[in-house]
Amino acid sequence: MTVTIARENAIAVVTVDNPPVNALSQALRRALVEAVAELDADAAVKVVVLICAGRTFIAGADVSEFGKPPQPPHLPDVVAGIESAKKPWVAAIHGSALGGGLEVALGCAYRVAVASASLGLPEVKLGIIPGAGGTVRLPRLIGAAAAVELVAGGSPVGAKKAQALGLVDAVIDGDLRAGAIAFANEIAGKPLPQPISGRAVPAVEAGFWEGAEKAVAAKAKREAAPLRALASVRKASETDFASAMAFERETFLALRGSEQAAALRHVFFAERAAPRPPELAGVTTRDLRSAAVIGGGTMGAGIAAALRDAGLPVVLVERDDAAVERGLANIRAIFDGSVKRGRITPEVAAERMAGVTGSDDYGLLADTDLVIEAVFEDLAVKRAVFEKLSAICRPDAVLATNTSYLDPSLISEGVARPERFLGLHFFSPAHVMKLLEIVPTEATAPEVLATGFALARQLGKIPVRAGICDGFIGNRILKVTRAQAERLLLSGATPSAVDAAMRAFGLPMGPFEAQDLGGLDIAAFQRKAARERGETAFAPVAERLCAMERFGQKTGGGWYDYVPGDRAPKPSEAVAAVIAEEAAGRPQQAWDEASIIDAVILPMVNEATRILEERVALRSADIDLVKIHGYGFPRWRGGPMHYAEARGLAGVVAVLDRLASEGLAEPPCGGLRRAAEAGSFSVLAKE
Ligand code: 3H9
Repeated sequence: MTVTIARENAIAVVTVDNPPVNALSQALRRALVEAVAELDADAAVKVVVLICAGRTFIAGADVSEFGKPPQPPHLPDVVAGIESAKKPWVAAIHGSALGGGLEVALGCAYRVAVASASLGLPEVKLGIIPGAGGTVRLPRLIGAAAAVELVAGGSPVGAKKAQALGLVDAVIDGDLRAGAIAFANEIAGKPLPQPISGRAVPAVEAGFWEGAEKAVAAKAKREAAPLRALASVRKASETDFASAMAFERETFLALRGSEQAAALRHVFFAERAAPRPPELAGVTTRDLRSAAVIGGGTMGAGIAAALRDAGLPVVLVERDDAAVERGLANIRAIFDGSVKRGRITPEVAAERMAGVTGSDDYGLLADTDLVIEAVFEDLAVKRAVFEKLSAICRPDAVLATNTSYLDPSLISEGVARPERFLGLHFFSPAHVMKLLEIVPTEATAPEVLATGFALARQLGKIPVRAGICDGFIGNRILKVTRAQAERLLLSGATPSAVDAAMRAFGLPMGPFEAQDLGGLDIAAFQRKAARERGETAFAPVAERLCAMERFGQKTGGGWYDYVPGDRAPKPSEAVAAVIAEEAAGRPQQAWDEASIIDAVILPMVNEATRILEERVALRSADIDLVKIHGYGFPRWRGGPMHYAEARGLAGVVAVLDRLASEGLAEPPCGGLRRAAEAGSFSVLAKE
């Protein structure tokens, strides 16, 4: 970490260089305090410019320090020191001024930024609120309404919007350092603006706080931080600066030690580690400048849209003209949807579409860097596709299958140069869902695997390496969850009680509602395939519902009844009757919310531990990412593995042992018992 001071006549330029993101470590905080003292004492200096080296302005407090006791100098004091410095400080912002970084900028007399910069207070996304005056100074600068949006929402704004809000004083064209020095020279000797801490918050309309509270609560659901952030902005608007600062700090420190903050921090670091697995460090990747997708159904179209969103030209290959037209229409519908939601302009949509070439001619793929197959889940059909690709594509082209449950090794049999083949399992809708399971075969070359991770980065997805087994990581756990949910039905729980409990836990939907939405036929098809492979598949009630053609919402009934035009699930007497028949002779019990949650979530953890033991997943945090980004597991719980560790693995084992003794779950696997003894899953990674 370095803080250097250069002089340009009467302007001092303080440059922070603390890679990778200039986070406010203790050393940096101390160096900033020292810089204030040094420049205050220098009579030749009239204005100070604070600028950062590297890719960004100060991106916030150092999150890795949050698990430890705070060390002085504390950031609120650093910011106060800059604000009360004898010389005005000008923050010169590029990249991101986030969290503590923006708080430092709010201590400065002025803020200037390049147009590409973004500014924000993302603390709520880490389960905390700003802790160095963000909630107190921001409403004093830009008003309470805009401050609430930034603080409780956590999303950053671009420099232009920040300027419109009054958060940025000037947007600099061209070189930031030169522009900031010019700005500093302009203000030198002029009367200074009043420090933000000395200003009053402009009055809000009657009923503003009540409305804001409702809106924030509805969005936050069970996350604690957003409402606490709102409360802090309100306090800042209704009391003096010092009392508001004390309130903010107290809330910040309380949340910093909370379970939700620990979980969100765990996810923060897991997400950042995922694209760069240590076992692939130093492996070179292949450049991907063009891509093709085989198959224009829902998955293929979504994958093509994701590739276009990342700027790659895409060829979509289908078997005949009519199928090509259908595929192109599917892709167009995705971009039209993005326009409707205001995510892109009609011009951008047209440009994305113009980058897609539809054809039934594999010959167009002779020079394509990456081909992703997304045809029907049938081994013979997929093999036929790869046979053609083997003959036509460049020998170094990467060939990928998007299978969700076939064995990629079997698909790759017959592929010429199988070292360039791998599985890329996208989740539907592929242009939206962040998760990408990357599935190498025995033959996949390390550089091809590394290229899969590089592709994920290019697409803005979260990559997780998965070994080959039925369902890879995510769908293998899902199978257990569904079987477990049915077990509960056979022992006295109802579909609505199970779904309600899972929603109470924080999932967007329960297992039965989710099946009704997606269709029961898909899982039935997969169970049939599993049985043909000699495996067992436990779904006695689901099988009966499929036999009754109750496939879910699309057939007007599944686990629930539906009335036309209404997606609200209604408990079904027909389903209750099937459950009663299947449950006959089995012991029944009353199920409350907590025991349903345990009986669904903990077997999920047990299966996930087997996945770790078998090295189908390499890290428990990877499993957390799969569940969060592919299956809606609440982020603030940190994923199933973090949840289990935070709750205590010994307790998890005890509950599973009890459930197993009652015939309600599989007993804990050996790995889970060993992890419980060690108190952490990390012991399994070392075995
Ligand atoms: C806060 O400020 C609280 C205050 O209000 C209160 C104080 C009292 N700390 O994301 P990347 C690491 S809360 C430590 O891939 P990009 C990251 O782990 C904080 N480390 O880069 C990774 O490490 P590695 C509020 C951090 O260019 C490397 O930097 N601020 C931090 O795609 C690169 O990260 C935030 O929440 C950090 N704060 O994106 C901002 N940030 O190389 C969080 C990053 O070892 N950060 N690292 O894997 C971001 O949003 C992005 O990192 C950023 C750059 C947009 C800045």
